[in-house]
Amino acid sequence: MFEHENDTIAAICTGTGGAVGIIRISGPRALEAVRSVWRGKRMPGPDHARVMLYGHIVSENGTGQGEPSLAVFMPGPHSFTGEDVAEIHCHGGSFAARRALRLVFQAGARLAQNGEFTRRAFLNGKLDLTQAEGVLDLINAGSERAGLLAERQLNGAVGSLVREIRAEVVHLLSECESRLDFSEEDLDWMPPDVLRGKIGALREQAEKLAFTARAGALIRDGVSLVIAGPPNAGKSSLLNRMLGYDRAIVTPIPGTTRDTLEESVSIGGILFRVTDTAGLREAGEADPVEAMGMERSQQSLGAADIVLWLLDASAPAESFPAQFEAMFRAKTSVRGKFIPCWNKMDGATMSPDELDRAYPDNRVNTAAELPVFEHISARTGDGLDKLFLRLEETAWDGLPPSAQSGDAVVSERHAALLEQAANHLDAACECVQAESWELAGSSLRTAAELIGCITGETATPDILDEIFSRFCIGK
Ligand SMILES: Nc1nc2c(ncn2[C@@H]2O[C@H](COP(=O)(O)OP(=O)(O)OP(=O)(O)O)[C@@H](O)[C@H]2O)c(=O)[nH]1
Ligand SMILES: [Mg+2]
Repeated sequence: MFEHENDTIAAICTGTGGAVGIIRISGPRALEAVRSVWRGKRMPGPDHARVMLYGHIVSENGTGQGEPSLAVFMPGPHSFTGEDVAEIHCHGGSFAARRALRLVFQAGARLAQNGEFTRRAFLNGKLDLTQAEGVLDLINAGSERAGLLAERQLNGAVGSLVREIRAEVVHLLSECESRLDFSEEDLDWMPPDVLRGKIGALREQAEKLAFTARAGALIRDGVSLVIAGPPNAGKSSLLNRMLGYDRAIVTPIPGTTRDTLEESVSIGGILFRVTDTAGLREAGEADPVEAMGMERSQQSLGAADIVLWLLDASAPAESFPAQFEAMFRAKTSVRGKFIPCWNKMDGATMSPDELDRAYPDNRVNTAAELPVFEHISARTGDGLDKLFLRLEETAWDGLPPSAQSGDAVVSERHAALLEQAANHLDAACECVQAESWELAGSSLRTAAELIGCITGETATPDILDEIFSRFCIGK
């Protein structure tokens, strides 16, 4: 697909509907292309490099009196792609930009593939693969925090850490290899246990960095939170309270919510995709439509990162055993975290402690196994601040503060490579212990190659294809 890395490519790099349409051209014929379709008093070229010039796109008869526009020429290697780059800025609206692009094609450029400008920037050493991925993350960032994370990656935070680890692996590799090459000579070698210690430390560093991928996924994609419980527990009321407006219908009639309903809300900078579900009760008690809704609730329970299970604290105490039973039944389908929560505390006849003590003791062996209940009132808003903190903590789930701040947070792709590299570093440690220098060297070399795939130093064309195909045309 990318056989001609040295030809000239062009594309409209602005979205539709904007005020300005930008055509970007990159490659050895960029200057020629812009000059053949555009006229101004001053023409783009080395004399006016990086200066926005005013002029016109050529009209049908080849004169300069077509549409007014700006043009700029950025000679390589000091451009985004590292090649000669030219841009024409014309009026927005797809017609004007497309007409100008057609003219550029006539002048010898071809349409760029998805992400091809960024791919060329990578191939010309303008950015590493983690930074290129940072560009994509920045485009896709759905929250301020996700944008910040992408920016850090774009600025090279991940790349430089990974390069440091790789450089050390390569250094230790040369230690092992020198033992093969100069076995008879008296070289100043690192003692094997020091070497092992160093490889072990690198392995730990790789694993730690891989671990940050979970924070990355959390910051980038958010978490799914499902509010579930028996009918009438106040699930829809809680969703409305979290959103700050009446999104879901609330009535005193059990079985009001028939279908699952999803909305997003930010808590502590984390995006929670909150699903309100149809209340769960015995199938026999529900009409056919409600039963279908309950089926969906069940599916949501299985897919949720966090399930918030509401119990009705205002109901008579005689209902509690049945409420707990329903909770236990539902919990078997939950694969994520589970937070039990007493709602309607404003109407409760018992204190929070008394409510918690109602939990059947045959379900636990020790006090430590007792679930930690939250106590809220969706009606008054009491207890919500505490609940939100709990949700935030549950979402982060033990991730180190450094990962939470997003200093250097890797992606799933990086984490998979780091974990594989860690395994090879483990193997290298064992080989060093056995003084099998050849095998140790081979494991270290594989580890270095895997780590190099992260920044792109050792990435193959199909890895690049996979990454850059996720970009849009014009990027
Ligand atoms: N006193 C009190 N009533 C509440 C509270 N939360 C909800 N309610 C009331 O309980 C009733 C049911 O509320 P909903 O939010 O519709 O309950 P739900 O769990 O969504 O019910 P289904 O959709 O039928 O499963 C309504 O009359 C609410 O006003 C609360 O914190 N305190
Ligand atoms: Mg409801």
